[in-house]
Amino acid sequence: MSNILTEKIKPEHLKKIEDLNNPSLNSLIEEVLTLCNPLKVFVCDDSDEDKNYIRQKAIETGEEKQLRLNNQTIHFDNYKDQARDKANTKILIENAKDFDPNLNSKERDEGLKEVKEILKNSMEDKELIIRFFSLGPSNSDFTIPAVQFTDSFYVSHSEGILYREGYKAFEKLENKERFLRFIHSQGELENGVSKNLDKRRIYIDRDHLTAYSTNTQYGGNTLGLKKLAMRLTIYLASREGWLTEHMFLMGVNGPNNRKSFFTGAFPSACGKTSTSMITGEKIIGDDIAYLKRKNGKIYAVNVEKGMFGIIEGVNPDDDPIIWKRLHENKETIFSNILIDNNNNPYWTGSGLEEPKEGINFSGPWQTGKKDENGNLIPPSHKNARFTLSLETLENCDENLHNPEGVPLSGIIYGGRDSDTSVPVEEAFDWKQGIIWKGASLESETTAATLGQEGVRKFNPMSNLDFLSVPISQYIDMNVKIAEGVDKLPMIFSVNYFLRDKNGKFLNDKTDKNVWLKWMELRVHNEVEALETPSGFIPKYEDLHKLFKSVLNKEYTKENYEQQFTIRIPENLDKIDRMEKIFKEKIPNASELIFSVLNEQRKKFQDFQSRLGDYISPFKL
Ligand code: SPV
Ligand code: MN
Repeated sequence: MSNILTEKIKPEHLKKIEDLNNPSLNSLIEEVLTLCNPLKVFVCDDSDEDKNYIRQKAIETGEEKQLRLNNQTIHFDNYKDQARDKANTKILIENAKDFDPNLNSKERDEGLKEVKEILKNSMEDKELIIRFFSLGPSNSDFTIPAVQFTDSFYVSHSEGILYREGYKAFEKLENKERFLRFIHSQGELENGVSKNLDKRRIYIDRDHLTAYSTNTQYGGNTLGLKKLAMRLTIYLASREGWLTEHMFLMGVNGPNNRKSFFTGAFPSACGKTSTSMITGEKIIGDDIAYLKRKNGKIYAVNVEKGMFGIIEGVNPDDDPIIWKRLHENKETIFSNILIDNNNNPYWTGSGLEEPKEGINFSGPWQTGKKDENGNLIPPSHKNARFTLSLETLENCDENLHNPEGVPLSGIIYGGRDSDTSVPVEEAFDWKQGIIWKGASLESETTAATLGQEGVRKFNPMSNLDFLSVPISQYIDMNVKIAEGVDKLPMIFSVNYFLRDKNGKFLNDKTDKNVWLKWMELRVHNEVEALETPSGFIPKYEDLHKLFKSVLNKEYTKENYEQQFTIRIPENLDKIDRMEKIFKEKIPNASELIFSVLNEQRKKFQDFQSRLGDYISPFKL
């Protein structure tokens, strides 16, 4: 053990490191200690004592405050640090100038120099926590071990809820180099929040499986295991022939106690969590999945074991399970919501009466409080979130930790699309599904990232923000995973955000329960469908039955016609937009992309010449 380790780390903690007997880990620790120069070092070996220490310290340091229910806490981020910072998140890479210009990258040497300069002595007055995790179920061919260095007890506490323990995985590590490395410092604090936001950096040293994050506290920028790991494992997957996807994973109950597994890729804040939490179904994950070919099928696991979900609009009608859970005295971290004078949590759209005053992400708050630009400050931030463990949800599926993963029957792509695609449609086949429904996904922007909302953006597989390999390569990986698979999952698209000409939403929030049941029947070929230019849609009679049985609702022909009218001009416009993007913006886009788009154009034009611009599903 080098001097700095013995000097900085107390013997009882050092022993935990020594026991892992990993030279690569030791030199990393040495590097981090030299760079960040922490006051103290705490090594967590996943014992209850260590985990409790982290929980307690999060409160002692003021990073979290206890609420009325004593297992619940609240954490606030800086007012301007409550979403992912895309501009300052960069992939560090050699020859960055030759990298895909659509991805935010930076020359590796320069980036490392810059971020290390910022991290220098950043922990002088802080305690460093070293903690081990395992992404994916333990003891599985999906498992990826990771180590997190952070000076934030909130970050460490959150990760303890969201990720599987990994100290044991490190003990067993066969390839002692294949683990992910995360180094985070919140930087200088003012009133408990990161102060130097101009020095906020999230840098991903891709080829070295290492990510740096500093001068930020918001989970999406700091929880190494979440979106930072995702960027690293997309790269790892590209080398090893599997996939890391921005997908929920769930079991959908079919007739005769059958359960079929689906993943769904949606951009942030577009209904991913709420779909995975549909009443009557089973959740395995709500954000990130690994997909692998095995036994002639595609298997998936949840990378995580918890949920860092958006809280706005969680109310007893639309999200009954989460709502109930959030009112139980079980370990929960709320972030950036309002705490009333009785220490109860309140968030916008909870269905409860809004308190007149309290404390929120802007400090002391009362009704009518305005920000520096004169805008009203809502009680909770739009991207306010809750952190909880999936095991505490009554609908958690028994396969959450299944080391085999679950075989997929269907893959769903969904975006925020006000005018183009129908609420649910099945793809013709794998390639058309991947290209037209996945790679050509567009979505209107949301509060989950800093910047303007409501702008239509190209977002292949809802994964653009997290890509660490060129877009064209990533799309090819998705096409190729099908090779050698006997029973491929079916691909579907959904759209919960379709509007009529007056801007009115055409779907109720609960309609998606029905779309899921329809998809479940389709993957078993138990229901017929109508052919459109871009796939297959449900028949009215089947939806009528399903609306009755699932929601006890009378589904009218008028509803059906409005929702499932094929909008030819909008689809043709979309094809033009996509062709332009792939031709002009995406280096090395494959021939397959253009041939699928071309085929789509021909089909839409053929339907248009026979049936007009807006085609009622009753005419199909
Ligand atoms: C998302 O924004 O996609 C999230 C939350 O899941 S974050 O941790 O910010 O990535
Ligand atoms: Mn996400």
